[in-house]
Amino acid sequence: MQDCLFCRIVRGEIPAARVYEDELVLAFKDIQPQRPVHVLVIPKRHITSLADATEADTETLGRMLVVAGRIAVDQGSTDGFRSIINTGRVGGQEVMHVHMHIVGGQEPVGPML
Ligand code: DGP
Repeated sequence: MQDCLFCRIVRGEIPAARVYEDELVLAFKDIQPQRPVHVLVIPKRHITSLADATEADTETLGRMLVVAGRIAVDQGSTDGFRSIINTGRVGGQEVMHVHMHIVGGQEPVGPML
């Protein structure tokens, strides 16, 4: 996706504080952190939202979950974290490229963050 913000981060056209990368996924710090640890994990290949995911995305979406714990600990969230994927308008998704928020480093203040 040529104009997708997160695709442009994947291609290095927009700078981001990268904290993890493999052949399927990229993780970087959220530009507006809500907690001491706030990282976004995204598929390198464009998937618009979870509502658009197909069987072909199974390995990539699984990888996002599998690396989350390691990233959280590496970033200093050693006592747990929240992992959140917003989907679509009602889900509050602002950037239309699947991303999982990893938030931690501080006690939660409510049911969502
Ligand atoms: P969501 O509401 O789930 O779509 O969250 C989008 C998140 O993306 C939001 O927490 C801010 C973050 N974000 C938006 N633009 C950029 C950017 O250019 N760089 C980085 N690192 N994060 C961004």
